[in-house]
Amino acid sequence: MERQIKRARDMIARATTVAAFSGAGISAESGIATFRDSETHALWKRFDPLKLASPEGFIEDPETVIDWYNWRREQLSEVSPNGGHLAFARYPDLVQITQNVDDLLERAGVNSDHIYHLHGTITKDRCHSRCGYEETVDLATAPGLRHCPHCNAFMRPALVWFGEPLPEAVWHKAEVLCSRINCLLVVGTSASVYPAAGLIEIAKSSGAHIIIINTQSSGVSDLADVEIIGRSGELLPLLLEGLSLSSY
Ligand code: BV8
Ligand code: ZN
Repeated sequence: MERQIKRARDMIARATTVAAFSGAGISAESGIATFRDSETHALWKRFDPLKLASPEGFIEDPETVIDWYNWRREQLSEVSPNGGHLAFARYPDLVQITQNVDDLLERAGVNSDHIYHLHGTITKDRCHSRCGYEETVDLATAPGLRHCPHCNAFMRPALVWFGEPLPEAVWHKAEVLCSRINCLLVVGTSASVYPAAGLIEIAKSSGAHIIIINTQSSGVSDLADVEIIGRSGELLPLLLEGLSLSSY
């Protein structure tokens, strides 16, 4: 492990522009269930994802979907950022491209202008008919199923469900950044959801070094210049200590 960390640190030190790409694994040590981990707490094990995280599932059973998200919101309200989020927060010029919908990077102190939430955020509700109305919810006491005060359509979490397009502006910024940087830190993702996972290939084919941190190998392990198997909450502080990292 030490040899891998040293190789990765040398790669980061030589890089001029660095960005981070994260998935559910970076929040696992905070106690937030991941999506596909082998452990029993993986979210999908207990729920049918296509039923709950899709527009079809919402229309079929809006109450259950809202209750599931409010359960996740309550879980999020009771946890804190871990060593991985806090290590990243020490680099104000490092852009965080994340698939995660939680606000743990923000709570760790990362500037929200530098967090690209590709799949939206669980901290807000929006109108399902996209009339433009949205509002921030209190994670501990989020309201149940309700109607949009502007157009009376249902309100739902402001995140991207399966089969829904990613926010165009955020996606474009992430694509441009990944084609420009010369080092991408890929942290805690199975890289199984597209188009997000495609950003790793974009960075690779643009000549960036790919450094992967994960507790197990994944579908993109073959793209790694260095892959470090371990927990991001422990590894990121070791990996980044004393280095200067910027996305610009
Ligand atoms: C789109 C928000 C097109 C919701 C999420 C059929 C119809 C339509 C689309 C498709 C289709 N078939 C395939 C697709 C594409 C689909 C897709 O990719 N499906 C997959 C399942 C194959 N994609 C979409 O639908 C996307 N939209 O394609 O739209 C379009 C275009 C124009 C117009 C209309 C439509 C939208 C995808 C977004 C879905 N929403 N989240 C919610 O949160 O409920 S995705 C969800 O998965 C999360 O965001 C999550 O982040 C993401 C990816 O998972 P990971 O983050 O990687 O998490 P996972 O558990 O998988 O892995 C955790 C990793 O961490 C593991 O590797 C583990 O080893 C590691 N780990 C664990 N602990 C630690 C650790 N590592 C380090 N340290 C630790 N301590
Ligand atoms: Zn509306």
